[in-house]
Amino acid sequence: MIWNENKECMSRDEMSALQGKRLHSTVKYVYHNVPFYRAKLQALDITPDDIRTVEDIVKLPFTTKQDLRDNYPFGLQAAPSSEIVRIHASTGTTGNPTIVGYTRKDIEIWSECMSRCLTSFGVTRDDVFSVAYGYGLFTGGLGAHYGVENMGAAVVPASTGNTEKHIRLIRDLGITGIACTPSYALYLAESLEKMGLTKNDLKLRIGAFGAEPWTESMRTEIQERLGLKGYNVYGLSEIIGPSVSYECECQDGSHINEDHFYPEIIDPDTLESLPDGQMGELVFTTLTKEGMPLLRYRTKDLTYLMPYGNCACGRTNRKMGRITGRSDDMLIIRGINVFPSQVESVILSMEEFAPRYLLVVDRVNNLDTLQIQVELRQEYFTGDFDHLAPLEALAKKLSDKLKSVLSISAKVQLKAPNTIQRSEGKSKFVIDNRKLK
Ligand code: DLL
Repeated sequence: MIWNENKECMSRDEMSALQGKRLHSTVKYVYHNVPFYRAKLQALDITPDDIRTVEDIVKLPFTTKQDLRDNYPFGLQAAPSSEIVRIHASTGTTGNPTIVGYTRKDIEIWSECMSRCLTSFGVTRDDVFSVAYGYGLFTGGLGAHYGVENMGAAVVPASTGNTEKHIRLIRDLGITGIACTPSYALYLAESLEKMGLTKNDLKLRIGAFGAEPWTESMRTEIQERLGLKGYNVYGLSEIIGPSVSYECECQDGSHINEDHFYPEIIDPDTLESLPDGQMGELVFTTLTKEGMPLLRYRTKDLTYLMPYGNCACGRTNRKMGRITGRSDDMLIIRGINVFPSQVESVILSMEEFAPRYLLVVDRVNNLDTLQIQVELRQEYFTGDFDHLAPLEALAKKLSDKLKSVLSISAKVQLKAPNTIQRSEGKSKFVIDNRKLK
């Protein structure tokens, strides 16, 4: 089934014409409503009339997360605040989070995109769908929720946590679909087995997994252990949230909702556009957004665009490959985005610690784990790790602070001064042992 054949199966010429028209309107809209963009366009001597077709997009300036941070909180908002009906926020590298305001129309488009995605996964009005992404400032929970409701399936807003209770609900309500991070899906599988249940006790048949990189081997394992078919959904809050792109039954790349989000791939160093099939940084321009439209937003996600072609599912929308990594140092731990610099600023807000630390990320029993090794300052080190009691309290204080400031769970290991290995070149602050095959 296809949710919106008019928009998911257009001919290339029709799609390009629509994109060109929408791009022109977007540029005109930001030129008149966002001083940041007007200044950028004027500096390049561009007026909205210079942008008529999608090919003109290369004339436009890029937008980065730094721009969003510099214009915190509402500097890039184009719609008047009276038109904003929802605000989400996501992690920034330091201090300021990224704020995204949505108008009512933005929320409708987002729900439409999410409905296209769920329909593509095979969800119908007869399904009962559990949304186990976090509800809150993160776009996963509410984004998926509105999509399920919009398409007429029943939504169970389970959110995260309370895993045993959630499993009982999945069993007792005959829940048939679940949206969550792939690592949480594996954790669910494990908890199911610990409860003495098997996939045959459940009716799950479809999983909508995303918000973090995952692999084919994880897909196989989740499918095997939960008895469902797992599909990839991609998105980011700056652009809309989940459902910027989604897999279809062919599971060979993800269709982009390109009537709303125009994709490009660039070389992250030279900023040159790259041809189809070549790996580079994914860039999106929003074509219909009112709250916070963005021109050529650099996602930092590394992937490639597939050549145009008709997919066996019937959709003609452009496909992108899986995200294979990022061109910055952002880590995604159990779906939560975190930059090492944020961890550093929490560490350094406590006078007992030196600016020497190592983040060790791993995947244990299918769940991401974070261990933070951090050096004590000389004056706080008694030279005696045998009397550990006050140090245990100190480690707990740091892990509590990380939880409250960054929402991450970390195991803190205190180190004596000068014991974390120094490197000759650029210091290594992160060891990521998760193997992405
Ligand atoms: O993660 C939105 C989302 C929620 C997508 C639920 C899918 C499902 P942010 O918190 O802003 O938004 O994080 C966006 O997460 O730039 C990617 O690096 C990563 N990411 C999202 N989906 C995928 C995916 C949401 N399917 C950042 N595969 C993005 C790999 C993903 N990485």
